[in-house]
Amino acid sequence: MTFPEGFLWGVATAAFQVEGSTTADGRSPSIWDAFCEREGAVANGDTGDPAADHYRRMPEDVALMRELGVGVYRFSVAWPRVRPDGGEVNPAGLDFYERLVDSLLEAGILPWPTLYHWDLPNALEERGGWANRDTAYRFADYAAAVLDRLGDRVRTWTTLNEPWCSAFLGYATGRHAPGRTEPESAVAAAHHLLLAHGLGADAVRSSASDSQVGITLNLFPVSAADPDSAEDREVARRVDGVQNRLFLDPVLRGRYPEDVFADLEPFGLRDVVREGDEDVIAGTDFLGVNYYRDLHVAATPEGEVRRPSEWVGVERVAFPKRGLPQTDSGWDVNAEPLTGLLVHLHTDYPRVPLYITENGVAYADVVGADGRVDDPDRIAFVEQHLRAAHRAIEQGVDLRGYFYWSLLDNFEWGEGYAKRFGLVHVDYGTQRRTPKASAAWYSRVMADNGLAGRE
Ligand code: IFM
Repeated sequence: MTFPEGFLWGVATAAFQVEGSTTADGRSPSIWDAFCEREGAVANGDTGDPAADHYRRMPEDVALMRELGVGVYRFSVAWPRVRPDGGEVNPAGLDFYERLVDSLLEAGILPWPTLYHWDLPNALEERGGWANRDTAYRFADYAAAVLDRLGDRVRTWTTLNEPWCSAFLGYATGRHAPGRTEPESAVAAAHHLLLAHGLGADAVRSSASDSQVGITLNLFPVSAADPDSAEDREVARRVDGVQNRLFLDPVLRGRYPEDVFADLEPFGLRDVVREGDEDVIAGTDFLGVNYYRDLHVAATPEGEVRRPSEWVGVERVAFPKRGLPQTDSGWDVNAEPLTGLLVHLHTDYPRVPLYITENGVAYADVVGADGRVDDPDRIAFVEQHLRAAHRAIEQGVDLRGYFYWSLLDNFEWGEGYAKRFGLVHVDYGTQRRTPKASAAWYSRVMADNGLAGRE
């Protein structure tokens, strides 16, 4: 099972999850620093320090990637390092990313930066955060500053990672920073994040016209538990609407889907969309797909009540058990829907190259007495997902790369350090890195451009 020539093999991380050093070189607090300080918001009272101490250990981590044969490294730039209060540029913050990009290039690894992976400067949250339209313009200023420094060396840019999480987990459920439970603010945030994508993409195009700019969405195939039930189908439509189409359609088709627009009208979507916004949002050179699982939903009177819900407008939803194996995060392992998702994106939307910018799994890995970390379940997980991705390619899908999430164990948001997604185990006490068995396995996959000889 070989992937097309030139297929990119990578690993991914994000600034707040790995860097640590949250007060170094002029960085200001982000919404996640503030959220971590709030009692009970994050498991075990964990904070963004030390994370995986990547800010200080970056050369060691780049050397590790080189040894593994990583082709491309997806990381994020921390806005609070670059424009600490959303205002003036902080050159010392940009220095870190310049060193990182130069080290990657020297190691023969392609840099793939994301401009926003959830760490809004807290000063901007104090001015309304993503519910305030102005934040989208501040994002464009921030993007311009990063482009000004790195635009001559980076060829591929991503504006946002998973704006659904920023908007709905952050502003509707309160499970993510900034921890607000205001469905109307979540809907406004979703629109302003999309606007930020459009404005940020314009900033990239105007300062580095020969580079590519895209967006990464976390997409969940949604199925109705009972396809013959109109109620189940309606819940599935609404969940799919807020989770997937609210973001896909404006970016790829230039318009909000009519049904989702109507569903979210009572929550103020019409009030925040101004004339011309959809034209600004439209357009992407590629689509990054983050796939972890699918959603199998039912509408039953006994169903779980989610108030406020991450799918605004859906308050009662059940997730009938399917007997599938589960990850340490409690998510069903189900690779098969990935094939259908990729085929759907390729055939039902205007064509853009696709990349799986995240796929991975948390298991309770332990360092054995022999100093090794054996993680056969992770290897099986990745293999199943690569096979599913390959089946999509066989059906003609223009899939150009795969990034494992994550290079390192790291800070898993509300779960703190309790969930380990890394190919490389991190001992947070000593910061010792131990590549897991999956790292050696993935290294061979990258070298072989697939699962050669393992059909
Ligand atoms: O850790 C996160 C990442 O920040 C965004 N995508 C999902 C990952 C696992 O939950």
